[in-house]
Amino acid sequence: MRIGITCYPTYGGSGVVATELGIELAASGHEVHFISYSQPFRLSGRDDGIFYHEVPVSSYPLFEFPPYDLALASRMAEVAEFCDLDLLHVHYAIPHSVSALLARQMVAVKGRKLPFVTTLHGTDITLVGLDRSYLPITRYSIQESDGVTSISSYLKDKTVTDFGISRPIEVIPNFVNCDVYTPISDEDVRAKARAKFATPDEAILIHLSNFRPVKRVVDVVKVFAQVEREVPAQLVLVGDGPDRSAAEWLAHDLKINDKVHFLGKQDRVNELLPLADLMVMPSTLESFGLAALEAMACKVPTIATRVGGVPELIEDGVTGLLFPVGDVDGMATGALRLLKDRALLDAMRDAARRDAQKRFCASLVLPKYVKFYEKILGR
Ligand code: GMT
Repeated sequence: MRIGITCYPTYGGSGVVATELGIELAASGHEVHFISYSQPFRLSGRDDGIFYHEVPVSSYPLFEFPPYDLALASRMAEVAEFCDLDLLHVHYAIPHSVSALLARQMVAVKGRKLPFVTTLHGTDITLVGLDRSYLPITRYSIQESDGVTSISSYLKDKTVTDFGISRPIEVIPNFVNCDVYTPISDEDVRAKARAKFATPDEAILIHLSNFRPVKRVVDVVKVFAQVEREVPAQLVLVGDGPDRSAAEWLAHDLKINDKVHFLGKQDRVNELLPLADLMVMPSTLESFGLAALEAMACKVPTIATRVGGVPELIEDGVTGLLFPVGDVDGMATGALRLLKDRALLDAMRDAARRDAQKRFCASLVLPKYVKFYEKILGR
């Protein structure tokens, strides 16, 4: 198949899933064309079977807001024609599904079919999409998509309830490449890599996100502050965003800044995650929680909040621990319980990796997307 993929190319879960999907599809022989305003950050630019088409967005004094969605629709229609695309797969409804809808109509005039699949990821439904200024067009473009998938049952139900969507929505969970996201089996190699952040007797807690308010990064620092009072530990924070400085201030205020490592945006998180003992994900909401899955695949259980689709990913007490939003004390106590009981932590580490392999490996989830595309194409 020749598949066009559109996503937000910057750091964020939906862009990561879209990019990893494109990489996996290309690896299994499909031709993948990314259409976006810049190259998705996890693409090397040299992958076989993957092409990138930039969307130029011209500015003009009259345009207070350059119309990216229109430029995107034009580019989608062009790429569909020039590269003979079979379908478009857009990630994050706003504005991608609207642009795809326009592109489908544009090429239809020329007798070409361009069905499109919309994958719902989270804030496109739970936050931005509910804004009155976007809700009607988001609902319309979801309803008019040729296929709609959602990354969790939670998000599917939310879409049906909040948007009044009557068309079918298929749940296809997020996935991880279990060969790329994998524990470091050689203990000496792992110990050497960990030494960059911690001494051998110190635990490493990790957090990975775009540091938006919904991620509650400040809670990560608060949890860590309680943990390191009882157990020698270091905190590694991967990512960047609006709440980074609040977290930095708090680390200084609490005088733990020498134990908190802000690494900023990192491309190869698969090399960092296996160094940790625990991941902390105290979000207000996660429709899935891809960062926790990536950690699980690296044998790192997550201390998380019981929100959205997280309980579909993490089994409380088995592959991680779940707490109410804002329960810093609970999360710290839970982390300490694991860090003080090596056998318990090791059992949870093994269970996390096993579950990621059993339910969320790319090799299991990719065929679901391919089958879905085939259904849409009537094959
Ligand atoms: O919250 C983010 O990191 C950004 C957002 C996105 O669409 O880029 O993430 C959403 O999609 C991810 C991938 O499917 C999910 O793992 C996240 O849970 C989801 N975020 C929220 O629901 C807040």
